[in-house]
Amino acid sequence: MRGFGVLCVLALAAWSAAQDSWARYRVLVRNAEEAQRVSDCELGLFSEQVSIPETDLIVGPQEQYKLWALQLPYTKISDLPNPYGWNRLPRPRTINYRTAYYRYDEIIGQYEEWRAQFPQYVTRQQIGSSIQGRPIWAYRISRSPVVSTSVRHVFMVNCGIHAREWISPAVGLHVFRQLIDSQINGFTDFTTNFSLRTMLRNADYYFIPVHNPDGYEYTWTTNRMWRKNRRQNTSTTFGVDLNRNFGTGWGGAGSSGNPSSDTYRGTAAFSEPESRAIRDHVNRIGKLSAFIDFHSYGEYILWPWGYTLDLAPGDAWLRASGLAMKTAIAAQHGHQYTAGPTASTLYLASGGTKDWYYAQFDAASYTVELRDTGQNGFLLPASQIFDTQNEAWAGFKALALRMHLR
Ligand code: 0X9
Ligand code: ZN
Repeated sequence: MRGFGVLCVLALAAWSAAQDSWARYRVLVRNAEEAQRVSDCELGLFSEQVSIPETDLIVGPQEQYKLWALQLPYTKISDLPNPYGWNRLPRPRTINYRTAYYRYDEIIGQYEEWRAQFPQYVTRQQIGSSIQGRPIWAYRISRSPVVSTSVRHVFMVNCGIHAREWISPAVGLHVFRQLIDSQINGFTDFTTNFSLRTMLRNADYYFIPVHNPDGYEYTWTTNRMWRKNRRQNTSTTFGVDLNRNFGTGWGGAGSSGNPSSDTYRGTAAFSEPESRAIRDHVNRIGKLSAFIDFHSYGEYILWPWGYTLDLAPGDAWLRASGLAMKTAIAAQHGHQYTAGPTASTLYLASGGTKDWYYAQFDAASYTVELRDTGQNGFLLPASQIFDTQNEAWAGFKALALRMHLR
């Protein structure tokens, strides 16, 4: 009798251990109706987006029933680390932005160091505040700290719109620093014979170090796999997907009206202070020549449109520049990023940033999905920061040069 009791306890322990793990599941999605069902469900997305014929979901120990409720065939791909309390491990004492991921304050601290060091090139302004009251900063590099209204080009780089895509703010730091160095050293880009100083001669560059600071910090303190901002939608649901909250095609395909969804679009276009901050910032400047929104993952270079499968009117130039970026990136470490218009290359996604800047300012707008292609997904190991930063700088430079030659 006693032996049986022990066995029971052991079996129970094994059973609850199995239920205790987080896992990545692949769900078969056969048509648009099934895709919408998956979009509206409350499971986290491991894939970048719901897509046919299959989509990977993050299923927690208490969430098996949500997977069953979908009534779609699925298989388990792998276990995942528990995204809650994942961050208990101590960090090494000496870290730097090329080898480690930074907290929000550390990121801004690093930009601040450079602003103090290079006041002749670097200025900053607060362009808004997040839902929880964190400042949203824009750092500007220009050839002079005096705002020049006559500057020909404005280039904006947006980082960290999606909280869990940590490599995005990390590449922002590197590209920013490289731009400063280009100005100081006047390097020549030997493939084009283009002096990098000319990159700053007729242009101002604005960097948003972290567009979604609340979400970003939440991925450090609480849930590593959080994507959206931290808006409280209902008594139990949080977060608007800021990259579904912009005005061009808002409410359309590839977004959800369910506040629990990872692609929840919000109650209206620009309902979120974070979206309004970068919208109003560019509206105040009054023009924009180029825009890159750094995301992960998938290794893609994407241009408008995201909200419709129609080709954008300027597709030829966007394509030529996108391919120039691809070639420059591949020359770094051999990674062939996939280039194409968003909707036909990746998926339909409406209310995104780059569609808005393209529609409003005719900016050469790109979403760059950084490493990797799914092995680690959003959990890109810090050991890959260095090479990914090189790729981002190469891609950025290729677009900046094209912008000047346009
Ligand atoms: O779904 C997204 O927002 C982006 N992929 S991610 O996995 N990083 O979330 C792609 C965005 C496509 N671009 C726009 N529609 N603007
Ligand atoms: Zn993203």
